[in-house]
Amino acid sequence: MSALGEYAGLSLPRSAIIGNRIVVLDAIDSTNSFALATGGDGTVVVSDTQTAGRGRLGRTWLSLSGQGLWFSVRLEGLIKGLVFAAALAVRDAIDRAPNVAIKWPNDILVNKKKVCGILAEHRDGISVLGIGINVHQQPDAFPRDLRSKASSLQHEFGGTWSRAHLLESVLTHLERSVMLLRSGAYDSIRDSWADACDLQGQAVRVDGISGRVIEIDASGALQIETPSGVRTVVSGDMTRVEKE
Ligand code: BT5
Repeated sequence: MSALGEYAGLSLPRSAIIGNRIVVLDAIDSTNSFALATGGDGTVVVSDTQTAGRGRLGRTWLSLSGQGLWFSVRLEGLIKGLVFAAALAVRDAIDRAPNVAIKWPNDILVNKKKVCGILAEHRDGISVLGIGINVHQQPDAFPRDLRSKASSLQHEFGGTWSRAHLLESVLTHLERSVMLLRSGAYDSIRDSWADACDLQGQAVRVDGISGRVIEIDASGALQIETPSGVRTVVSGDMTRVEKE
């Protein structure tokens, strides 16, 4: 079935802003690039495969055909807290087991393996939220160096997963939280996301800085107590340190 057929039955409330237009593609370089270039407020772009899917800092996001849900949401304006809302929306859409976790700042892990990455980009007053969710991959679909770190919903949970249902569910959760953000509820979204990150008091290492997390501050940055004082870390690749 082409991607067009698979996503045809998507049903979202008529009043929803997010998903008021859904562009379904078989292949594209990156759904984020497409959504940055065209669309209106709430346009969703989903592609069966991406030939140049990207992560943060120009990293590559593997987006094989038939294996995952690769999509972007275009939104008018700069929306503070958008990636927090996105992480909560994906977690709530998956919500099959207690071992679904948000890893600061914006990965979703199942059984400690990454099943979803989120990339927000901004240009000319437009925000684009890109979400990649691994749905069907078996471990050998990932390159060797990723096998211990990445997985898919199907592999971790078994059962049947539909990319269309998953998209519908993420968009429904996202609609609610983006509308909350637009009505000024940044603090409550940030608090829910920070609670879900569950880092207070944890020993961590982020890009060469090691210490104990005092808190996730109002902007979402980590305040880390280190031997040389408190350091603020806005983003980076964080690992929990089991024993110091
Ligand atoms: C992210 O970056 O995790 C954000 C990924 C966002 C992807 C979506 S898909 C739709 C939209 N269109 C795009 O072009 N992008 C967005 P980062 O935290 O930098 O993680 C990237 C790293 O994750 C890579 O360097 C790999 O180590 C690993 N990785 C790559 N592909 C992966 C995959 N499919 N599953 C798990 N890990 C992966």
